Amino acid sequence: MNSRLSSTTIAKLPGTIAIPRYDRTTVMPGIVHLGVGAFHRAHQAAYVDACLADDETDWGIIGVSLRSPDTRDALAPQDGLYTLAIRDGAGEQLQVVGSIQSLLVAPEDPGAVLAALTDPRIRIVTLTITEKAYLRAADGTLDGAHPDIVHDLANRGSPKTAHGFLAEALARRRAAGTPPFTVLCCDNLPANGATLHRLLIEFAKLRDALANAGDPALASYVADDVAFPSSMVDRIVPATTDADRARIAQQLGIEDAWPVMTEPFRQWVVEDRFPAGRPAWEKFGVTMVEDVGPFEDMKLRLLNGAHSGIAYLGLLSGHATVDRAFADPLIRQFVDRLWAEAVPTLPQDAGLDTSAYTAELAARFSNTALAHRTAQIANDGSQKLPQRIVASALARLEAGLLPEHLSLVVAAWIAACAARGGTLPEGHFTDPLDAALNDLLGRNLPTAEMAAAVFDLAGFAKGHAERQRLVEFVATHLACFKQGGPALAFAALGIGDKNGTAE
Ligand code: CS2
Repeated sequence: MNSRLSSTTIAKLPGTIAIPRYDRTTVMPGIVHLGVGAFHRAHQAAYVDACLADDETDWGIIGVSLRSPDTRDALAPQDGLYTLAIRDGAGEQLQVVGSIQSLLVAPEDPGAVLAALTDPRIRIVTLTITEKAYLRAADGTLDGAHPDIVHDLANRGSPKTAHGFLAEALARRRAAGTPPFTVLCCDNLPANGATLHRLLIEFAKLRDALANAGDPALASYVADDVAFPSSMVDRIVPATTDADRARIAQQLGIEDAWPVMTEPFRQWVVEDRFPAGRPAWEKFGVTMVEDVGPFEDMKLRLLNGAHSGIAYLGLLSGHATVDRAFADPLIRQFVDRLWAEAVPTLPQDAGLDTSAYTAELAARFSNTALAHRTAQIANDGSQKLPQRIVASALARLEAGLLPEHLSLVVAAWIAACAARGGTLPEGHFTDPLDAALNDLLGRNLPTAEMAAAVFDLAGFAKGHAERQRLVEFVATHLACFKQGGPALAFAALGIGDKNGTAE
């Protein structure tokens, strides 16, 4: 088989496969997306595809990779087309998505990315660049000392970071009299739009401080004139494997270099602040709201918090995928208790139905067709745990409640990091703090000191009145992990006991 998915070959696909039912040649670009990975292609790009098919033809997507050329290399020969495989126990449904019109690789040609961002037809910039790419220091402010930030402040026309691209593009649009685009953050951060807004204002202030005489100040413009709605995005997207590629090629009858695997469930809740306009997303299942905060907290603390717990406990218990870990009765019981611990930390007056939500999560985590790898979720724990686990643990302590299960996830993260190169393969998952973390973990400190040092390194609970108490909980669990692995850590909570199973 040597023929490849493209605008020409798409006509030959079997009739069971859904394909774009609109004329892609008449679509105009309206969105630039930074971070065109698998998640974007299973989520925002699929929603936009539905809008394009409904005659909203001026919202095509220009996909930008900030680092690697891999996505462009796979999709450019396919005219941006790719297959979305929606999988569950009932089978697999295939859909070819056509909303990505072109792909750019920032390090190869930053000027082309700036040209796209300053095109007046672009009215929205969406982002999925992962937590670590926001370049926050341990206290949450912009890490002004990060080499890429330093680079971007000195090289405005050839930035590397999202901050550098957004700031330069907004400055150029302003100078040209082009209205600003709306910036729509789609990463798993708390108050993600407001967070990015704050970081970009900080970046613009640093830029302004270095500006030449006569340059108009950018920071106040970014603060006052650019909208950064927050959004909650949700769809589970495991990394594509070679077996997936082979199976999809078999079904298509032609090759797709990078199909995307996902689940039937999808959710997008978006704050409705788009001064430059937006697609009619609400027609296709997107919930447009005034305040996304409660939805975001529920998703981060219940879905992502449990995911991280399942990932680290799964890895320590020998489970390679989420469904297998979740089928382990000890882990399952732990997750139920974790949810029970996190639920009271959520806004009580926002009408959230947490029971229905966790029941649905349990079904999603049990999806055996996804084979979502625990090692994939385990990546970047230092960037993920603050909003998924630490925030709810601190909220409980403040309210006079114990965070026994939440704190165990932090200990499991530390134990899993320490197990790399031992019971887990070297580099089995990675973290931006790995160099310092591995050095620390190799020092064989007493558990209390170790837990405190990891908190310092990762900035967990920095400056919080309950920090020390949380460190103590984590240290207690860590001692169990060291002595007897997850079995002992669970047993200490009564999980797995005859008495413990009653809850
Ligand atoms: C996961 C998320 O990898 C991870 O850390 O928890 O990517 C998760 O699958 C998505 O947020 C689901 O919407």
